[in-house]
Amino acid sequence: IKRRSLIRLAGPLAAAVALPRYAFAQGAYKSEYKMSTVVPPAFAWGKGGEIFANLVRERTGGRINIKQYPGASLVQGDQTRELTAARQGVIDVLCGAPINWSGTARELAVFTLPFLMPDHKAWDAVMNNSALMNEYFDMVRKAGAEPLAVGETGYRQISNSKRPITRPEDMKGLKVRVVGSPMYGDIMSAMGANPTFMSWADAQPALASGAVDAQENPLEVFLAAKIHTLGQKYVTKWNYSNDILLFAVPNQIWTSWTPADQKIVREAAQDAARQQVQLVRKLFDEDAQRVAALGVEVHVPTPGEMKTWQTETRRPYARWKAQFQPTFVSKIEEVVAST
Ligand code: X2X
Repeated sequence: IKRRSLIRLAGPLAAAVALPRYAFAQGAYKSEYKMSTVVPPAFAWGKGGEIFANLVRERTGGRINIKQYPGASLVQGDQTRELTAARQGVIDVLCGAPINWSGTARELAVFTLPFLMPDHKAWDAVMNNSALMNEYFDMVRKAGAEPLAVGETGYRQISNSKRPITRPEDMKGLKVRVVGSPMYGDIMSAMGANPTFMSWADAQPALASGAVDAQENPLEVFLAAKIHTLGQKYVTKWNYSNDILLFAVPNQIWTSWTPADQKIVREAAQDAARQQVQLVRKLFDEDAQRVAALGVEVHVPTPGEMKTWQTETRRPYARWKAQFQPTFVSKIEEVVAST
């Protein structure tokens, strides 16, 4: 009763404070916490989710039982709805690429700016910069979830069914499937291609039927999904974008757990992320050879070609730097420049 009148008096602030305590007082642990991943454990990032769920189950003695739903099935395959679904209580645990949530919390996709972190050395310098990452984690909290750990989805490479891509002209007129990020669309348009937005579930049939000519994904994904069987004959390993794999728990679930359990879950996510990054890196080192062994023509750009691609994407880069938090992007640029 006392708490009720407090809510009435102090309004939303008191409600925000009181809600977690209320949930906790209920001891309301769910029998299952639903985790969404776009891809299953046969892919490195689905594997990261699986490792995380297993560690949490073991270390909490089953108190926190995370069940993985691959194929973004909790949102009918529409990966762009994951973050909204997490806010609404349909998804309890996130293990995903913020690029997919661009429509909900655009600023979280900041790491996907084209050629922002050109190699793993740059990537590690950014991810290990705690001041920078704390700032990013605050953005995640504002977006409605407690960030736990950061894995890596992998450098994205273009593939297509028509021709080798070595120069910007080669992109002209290609119908390219991209994920639901307007920035990826912009990048493709800037290079003269025609982007089409599609979920991962829809992408594979569209490639198979020839409705689209091209797609971009880490080669680890290309291999696990056997994209060469969908008519994709040419790959260019241009490392143009690499999203994080964000392990996070929606605020309302996070605050329902005891501090001791929160600590266990956070450490499990960090351990899972470390293993997931190792896996992605190992696959990255071998991916070009493995894709080539399937009869796909793989082109690794020369340093000169890489300069051209960067120049080609300068305008969408500038436009999207302004759309994210420009001062934050400048800090990332500084860290990268120092490597
Ligand atoms: O849909 C894709 O391309 C994927 C699997 O890479 C993402 O979820 C961003």
